[in-house]
Amino acid sequence: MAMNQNRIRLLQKGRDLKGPILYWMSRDQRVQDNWALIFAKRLADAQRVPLIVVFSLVSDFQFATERHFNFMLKGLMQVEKNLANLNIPYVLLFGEPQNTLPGYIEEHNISVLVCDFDPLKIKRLWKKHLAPQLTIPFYEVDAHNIVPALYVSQKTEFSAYTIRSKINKLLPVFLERIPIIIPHTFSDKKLFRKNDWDYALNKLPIDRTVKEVPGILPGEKAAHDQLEKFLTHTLPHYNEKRNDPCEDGQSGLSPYLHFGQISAQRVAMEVQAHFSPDPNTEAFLEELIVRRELSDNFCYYNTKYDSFDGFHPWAQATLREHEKDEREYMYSLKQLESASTHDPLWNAAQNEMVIYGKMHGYMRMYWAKKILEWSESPATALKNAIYLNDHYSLDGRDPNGYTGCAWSIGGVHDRAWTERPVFGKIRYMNYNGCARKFNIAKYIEKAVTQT
Ligand code: FAD
Ligand code: FO1
Repeated sequence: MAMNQNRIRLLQKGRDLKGPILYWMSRDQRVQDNWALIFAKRLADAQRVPLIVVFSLVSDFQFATERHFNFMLKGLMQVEKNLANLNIPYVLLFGEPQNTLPGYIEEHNISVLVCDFDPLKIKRLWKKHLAPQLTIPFYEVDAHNIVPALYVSQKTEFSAYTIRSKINKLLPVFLERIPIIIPHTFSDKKLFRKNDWDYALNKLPIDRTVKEVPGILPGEKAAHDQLEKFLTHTLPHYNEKRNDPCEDGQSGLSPYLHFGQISAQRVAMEVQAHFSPDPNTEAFLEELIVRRELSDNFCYYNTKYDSFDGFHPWAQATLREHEKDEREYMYSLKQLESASTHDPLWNAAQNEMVIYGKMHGYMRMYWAKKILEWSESPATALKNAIYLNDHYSLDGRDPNGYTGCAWSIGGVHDRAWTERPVFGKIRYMNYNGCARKFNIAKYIEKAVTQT
């Protein structure tokens, strides 16, 4: 079965050499259902050469802490085992890719480099600094999106409404069977090496004040177990329960999707295989496919995705107009981080994120919008919301997060609403609105005493 060429981009041409193929794994940290790995394997099979997978571990990754690194690294240790069973060596390098990969490529006479797609600035910078050091072909494969981000649209989409029809038209083509990775024939024992997981897990110079989240298991297997649990118990009530923070009504898949430990395409295909379309599957696939891929679109085509300047002109204007409005309450990052505001509902949401690494999706909107209301400027509000979300949320540092914060504080992908102090025409949410939707006391209780 030929692989859809629209998933693949040749970033840079190179000389035609004979040597192992290297897949530099970054965003899609899994073996099965990984189009970048599938593409690299095909190249290695065609050239009858070894296939190697490498991961470049960077210790100062965007406010990431022990909570995130250990979840990711334990998942990568499973990747190493799964690949070894397929005769594919997995190599853990330490440092920025532009400093680690050229040496490895030289030393092992690599003939082609394959990487996975990621819209974030940090990844594009790594590739920009790496490419000039390469003389071999350098490919990028979108293994994260069902419809490849750069194929579905070549510009910043205005809203879910505008990208939805483009995605839906292409789903039948891209929701296709995914080939299984089988053991690699052309392997070379010498290419295997012992990775220093002890150093990675315990000695990496990272912020270790934010501890691992209790009760959530990392890795490809745990991700599939979570999917199974979601399909069996939660999806049948998703539409009515997903916005009630007192309910366990969401999939809980975001940490696994963020680290690429499960493929969104696999999730979508499992939903379609087990359920006929109904309001629950439709609502879930809207989030999983349209909303998630809209985030990649926003972050790729709007490089100011994490700043006030990335908001639409109408939003910047209205927020500027109200920047000097009297704030009834004002909180510093410290006060927000320690959940010591006057609002018990907001404090509970903040604590849920700090303790459990995951704030309920509905509360995230309320949480971010209150930060706008209680900060001295929208720019500070955005900065603090991103910092807290990336520092404590297991699924943080993700295009969904930057887009979620920009939606809440800057009305990105949203429309203008009735004008009011501080918010201007940005959609407003308040405590009474929450009280009408769910039992606040029950959520406050649950948020800090989850089983
Ligand atoms: P489910 O409802 O089960 O959704 C399944 C998947 O669909 C999610 O894992 C996610 O990949 C996607 N999805 C769901 N809602 C959205 C959305 N609104 N935008 C984009 N994709 C969506 N999501 C993150 O993955 N990381 C973040 O750091 C993050 N920060 C957010 C910050 C704010 C202020 C807001 C308003 C939203 C944020 N979101 C973030 C989006 C959304 O809240 C989470 O994806 C969702 O709550 C994750 O839980 P779940 O997987 O159980 O959700
Ligand atoms: N990607 C890497 O290639 N190397 C890293 O060391 C690395 C660390 C890291 C820590 C926390 C985190 O949330 C993500 C991290 N990522 C790393 C990136 C991740 O793989 C995703 O690609 C992006 O964060 C999502 O786009």
